[in-house]
Amino acid sequence: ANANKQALLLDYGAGNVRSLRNALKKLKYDVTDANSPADILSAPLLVFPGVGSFGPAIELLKKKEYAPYLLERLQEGKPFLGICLGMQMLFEGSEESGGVEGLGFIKGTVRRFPDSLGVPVPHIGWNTVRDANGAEVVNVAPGLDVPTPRYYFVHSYRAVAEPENQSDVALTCSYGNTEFVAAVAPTDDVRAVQFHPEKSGALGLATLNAMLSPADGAADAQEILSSMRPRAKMTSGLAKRVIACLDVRANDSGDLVVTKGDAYDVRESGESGGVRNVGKPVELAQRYYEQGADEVTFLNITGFRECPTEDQPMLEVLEKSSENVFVPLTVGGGIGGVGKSTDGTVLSPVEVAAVYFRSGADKVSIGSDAVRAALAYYERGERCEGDTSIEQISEVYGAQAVVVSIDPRRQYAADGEEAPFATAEASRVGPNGETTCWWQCTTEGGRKLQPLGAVELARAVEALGAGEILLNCIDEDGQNNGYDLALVKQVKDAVSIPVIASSGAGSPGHFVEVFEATNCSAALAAGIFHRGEVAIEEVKAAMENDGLATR
Ligand code: 1PR
Repeated sequence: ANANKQALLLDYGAGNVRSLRNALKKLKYDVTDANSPADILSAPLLVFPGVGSFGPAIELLKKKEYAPYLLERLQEGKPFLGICLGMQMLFEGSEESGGVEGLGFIKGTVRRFPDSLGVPVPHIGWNTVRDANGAEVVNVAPGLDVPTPRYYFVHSYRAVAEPENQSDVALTCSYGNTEFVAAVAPTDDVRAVQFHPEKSGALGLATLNAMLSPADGAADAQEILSSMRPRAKMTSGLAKRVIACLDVRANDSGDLVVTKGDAYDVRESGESGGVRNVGKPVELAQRYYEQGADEVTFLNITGFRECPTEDQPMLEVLEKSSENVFVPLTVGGGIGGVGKSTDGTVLSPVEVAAVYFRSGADKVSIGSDAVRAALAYYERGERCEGDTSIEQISEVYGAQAVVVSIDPRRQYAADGEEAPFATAEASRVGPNGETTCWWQCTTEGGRKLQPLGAVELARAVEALGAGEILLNCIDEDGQNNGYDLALVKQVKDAVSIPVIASSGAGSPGHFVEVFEATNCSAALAAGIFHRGEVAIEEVKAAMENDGLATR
């Protein structure tokens, strides 16, 4: 029933629009791009995604003279779907870019989540929505009723409608006790959502389908929904995320493989000493998506040596993965060094990131260069000068697109010994019975120790504009003994951006433990998933049993 449906995409060049194209293709839409104001009026269906910040996006719409046509289309009620910033721009204006007016189709404004909420900002992750009456069984799109639907959100600003336009609000979401607009639907044909349906797994695709073609979407949606994981218990609110991590590098014969180390050593012991090969990146990413991973992270672990964008195979991995994996993808490795494109042209960190986003990544992760940036930040007396990769990528693509990966080694301090950086009571007693430790940052995949503590690094990169921290621990990597709880707690308590705990997961109970003991937003694991010791469903089930919100 779905052959040859047409969708016109208004892509103004910001962020990862490839995933939306892929989602539309999956739903059997022919996707074309809007090239002129006239296209905007004549298209049977217009999809308006948005990534980036409000001001520059609106300016671009005005420069291309799209704005008045867009408004006309909306007023005429022609089929339209706005996503994320594509919803926010329908409102009158945003605090994000003071003074820049939105399209004003819906009365209301877009405001930042206040820091006083006591929850991490950006709001990143899978949150539940309610309908306009507060009901939890929600008609998320024509003909599609879902109990406690949960979608992927990623934003620092949220829309609030004026009373006169309250009736246009279709879905609401709550974060830190603040309610905001999750979807508007002035008519069945004109809809816009704050969340990313193209990043919200099977439910997201089903919702997208039903919103875009109410006539047959709902029937297809039921089919897509039946593939979802059966739930023992329904929870509401922002879910704690479970992330599968793929450390990727070329093996000795030059093929890109997923590898996995012990304390960052990825070579087999014994004579061969070859790079441990645990599978193919695209296949594993899809498997973990199907098992219910909330995100997939690719770390190009030798990226610091090679130039990431010359690394065509890594881009292919992203492109191929994003065809079938409809949850957020992060890619890291080599960002912030000297980038070169395939033809040898030198690229800035922003350009390198842009290549990754265009290939299907939602976030980039910065390791070694974040340490350099933080050291410079302290040398300058804690000043931001706008010249680091973190600041530059964050400025153009938003903080939510910039993850900083920390690779610390635990250092013990003997009784009475003064440590150079913030200390804590160690999760594991040291070799000489030490109970106090600190965590020393490293670069180049743990090879070089740096004069900086993990807590100090976290504070600096938050100030520089990172949106999230991926917190590894070299000592625990591949050990199966559980996360370094003291490290996660100390870093999380030092910043207000979300923290992803990483390194050491050996059982579903370790996930529950780190979520109970710390305020981290997500937990990442590699080895247990690769070796098939624990399935992602088992982790989710253990979390559910413990009453933790999960997807
Ligand atoms: O410095 O910007 O080029 O980024 C390089 C990236 O590659 C960094 O994010 C760094 O963490 C990563 N990396 C470098 N060398 C290694 C290595 O293993 N030799 N992998 C490496 C880091 C750590 C985690 C791992 C968890 C969970 N991998 O990602 O997946 O520790 O493992 P577990 O569940 O098996 O314990 P740049």
